[in-house]
Amino acid sequence: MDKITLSYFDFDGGRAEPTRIAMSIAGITFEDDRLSFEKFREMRESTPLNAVPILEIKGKTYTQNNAMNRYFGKQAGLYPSDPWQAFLCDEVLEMIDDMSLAMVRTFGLEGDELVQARENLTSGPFKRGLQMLDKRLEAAGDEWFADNNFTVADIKVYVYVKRLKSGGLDHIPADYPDKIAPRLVQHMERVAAQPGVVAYYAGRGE
Ligand SMILES: N[C@@H](CCC(=O)N[C@@H](CS)C(=O)NCC(=O)O)C(=O)O
Repeated sequence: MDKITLSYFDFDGGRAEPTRIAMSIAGITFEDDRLSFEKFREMRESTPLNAVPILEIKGKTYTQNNAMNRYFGKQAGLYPSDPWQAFLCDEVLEMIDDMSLAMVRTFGLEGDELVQARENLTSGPFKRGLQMLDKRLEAAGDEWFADNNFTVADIKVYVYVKRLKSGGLDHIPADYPDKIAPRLVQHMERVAAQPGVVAYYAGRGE
C-alpha cells in the first residue's frame, strides 16, 4: 500500500484529529507527522496553501480537512450514503470549521483584547453554533448527528467540544458547553466510548 502521511500540529485536536481518528477506524496505516510551531514556520511556504493539515499520497500533496474526513470517513463506514443524510453530516462538519476559524482569529491576542475577543465568541458565534448543534442533535434523535449512525460529524463535534471543555482555552470556562449545549456534552461522552475511538487513543498509549 502507498505510504500516506498526514501533517498537522502536535496536539490531539484542531483540523486533523477527526481525520486521524477516521483513518484509524478505517484501518489505514499512516504516518502521523506532528509538527512543532517552529517546524511549521520553516515549511509553511512549501505547503500548497501555506496551511495544514496536508496529506501526502504517492508523493503528491493534498489539502482541506473536510475532504479528508469524507474520504477516510467513507472507507471507515462513517459517512452516509444517502444524499440528504450526507448533507446533514456535511453541515455539521462545516459549522465546526467556521467556529474553529473564529477561534483562530483570537490566537495571538493578549490581555484585555483577548478577554474581549473570547467574550465576544462565547456570547456570539460560539453560543449560536453550539445551540444550533444541540438542536440538530435533538432533531436527529439525540444520539448521532446524521444517518441514525455514528459518522465523521460526530467525531468532529466530539473533538471540538472536548477542546472547549479542556479548560485550556483562556477565558472559555470548562463548563461553558455544559451551560450552553448540555446535549453535546453527553454526546461527547457517547463518542469517547465508541470502540473505534477507544482503540485509537489506546493505540496512542493514552
Ligand atoms: N481550509 C483549510 C484551512 C487550513 C488552515 O487554515 N489551517 C490552519 C491551522 S488549523 C493553518 O495552517 N494556519 C496557519 C497559517 O495560516 O499560517 C482546511 O480545511 O484544511
